[in-house]
Amino acid sequence: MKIPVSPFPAGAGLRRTLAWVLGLMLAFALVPAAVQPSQARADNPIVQHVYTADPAPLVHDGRVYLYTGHDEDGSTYFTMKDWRVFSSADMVNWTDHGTPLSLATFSWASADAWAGHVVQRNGKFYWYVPVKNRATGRMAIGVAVADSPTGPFRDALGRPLVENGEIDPHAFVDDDGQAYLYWGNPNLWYVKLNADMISFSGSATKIPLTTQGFGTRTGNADRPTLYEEGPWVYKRGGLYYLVFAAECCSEFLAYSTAPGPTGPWTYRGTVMPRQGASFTNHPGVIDFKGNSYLFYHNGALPGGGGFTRSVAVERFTYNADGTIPTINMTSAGAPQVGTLDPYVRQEAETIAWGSGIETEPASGGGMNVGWIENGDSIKVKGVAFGGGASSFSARVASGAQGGTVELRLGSAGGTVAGRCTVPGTGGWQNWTTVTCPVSGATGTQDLYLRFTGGSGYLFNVDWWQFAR
Ligand code: FUB
Repeated sequence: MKIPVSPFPAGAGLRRTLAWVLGLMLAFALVPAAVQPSQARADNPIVQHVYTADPAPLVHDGRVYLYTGHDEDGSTYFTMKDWRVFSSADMVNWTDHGTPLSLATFSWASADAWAGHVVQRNGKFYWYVPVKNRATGRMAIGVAVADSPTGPFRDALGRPLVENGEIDPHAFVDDDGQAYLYWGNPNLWYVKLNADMISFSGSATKIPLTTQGFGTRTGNADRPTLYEEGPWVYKRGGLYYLVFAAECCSEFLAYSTAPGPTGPWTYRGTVMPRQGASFTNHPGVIDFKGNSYLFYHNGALPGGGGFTRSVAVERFTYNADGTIPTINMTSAGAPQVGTLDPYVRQEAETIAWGSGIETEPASGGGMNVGWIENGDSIKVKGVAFGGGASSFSARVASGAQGGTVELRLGSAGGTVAGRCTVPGTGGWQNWTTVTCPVSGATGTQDLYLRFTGGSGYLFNVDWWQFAR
């Protein structure tokens, strides 16, 4: 639903600060080249229109699905109420799939939508999450299930799967079909999940937190090892890896390896040093299209910090002996894998970098971009125009006077390849398609949809597509 210009909707603080940063960048663009900072390719953090935390990436059907927590704007604690899903085929343009899971999904949960993890099995997607059990007041692990990676997810049990006051579940299905659920802070636990993924055999087992297995923490007699929280388990080349958040506060990312899924674990060292203006960090490791990636979170967005975090990603290469190199946070992020095809319909909420915009559920399903004001923009990276585009169409709606979509190449102030006028349509979800001629859009370039118009919110965009 569209909210009037004032009061600002949730996210407005973040949007305004981003607009300020954009203004600062434009100001830099006006000063002589000699004093300009070197042009950084900033595509990290992955999502700019909402704070995200606790990444859990899943590779499925040629895309990476990224499940995250959601830090509220201006938050001063982990007051988290829902989880978000994004997906990408190229690691830089991420599609917002909205909020298919929230505390309300679990009738027995009262608070704390913290770090979860999704696995696929039996043609279904299982999302394990820690939440506070209203009845006991303790943290418990719930499991939601869906037929699609973007939901809708429903509570699979109507009660906790397991509860011992600890957090951060992670599921791992071994090659022999045996699945495990790991979780814990301050301890590290596992249970053997049954094939249905929503029940388990035996009881929870505590993994011994030895300094040999998890490194040495000094100055805390109660917690002699580095293990803190956020276990992420996977198998590579016959070796089992357990990447985790180490030694709060502030946390760094570290890892251990073992010959089997339950150990014995050997501490291997740092994955990502302490960096990035958030006192927590949280790992997610995948391979996708021949490359390896580390997802993590930091406080790098404007207004960011320990309770206003953002998920980011780096590409990395394992050392020849299978060890993980030290990976640093960057604002560039992972390189694009392939290009984006502008001649098929693209969701407006597929974004490499958004300035000023937000997203919301669209009346016809999926999401649309909204809360657009004069000067806001969306960067879509690596758009393969090839021999040239002749026209641009977009599905738009406006409960105000509309405005203009400028198609700019290379930067938000780059060459204008076309201008599409958006009329008022009598409602923010009253959709119409506008089309305009395009010239000069050839080869592979970053596309900026820059929005202009009067004051207040201008219009919404559901999708767009070029014609050759
Ligand atoms: O996001 C809330 C908590 O912060 C998570 O459960 C932990 O992993 C830490 O990132």
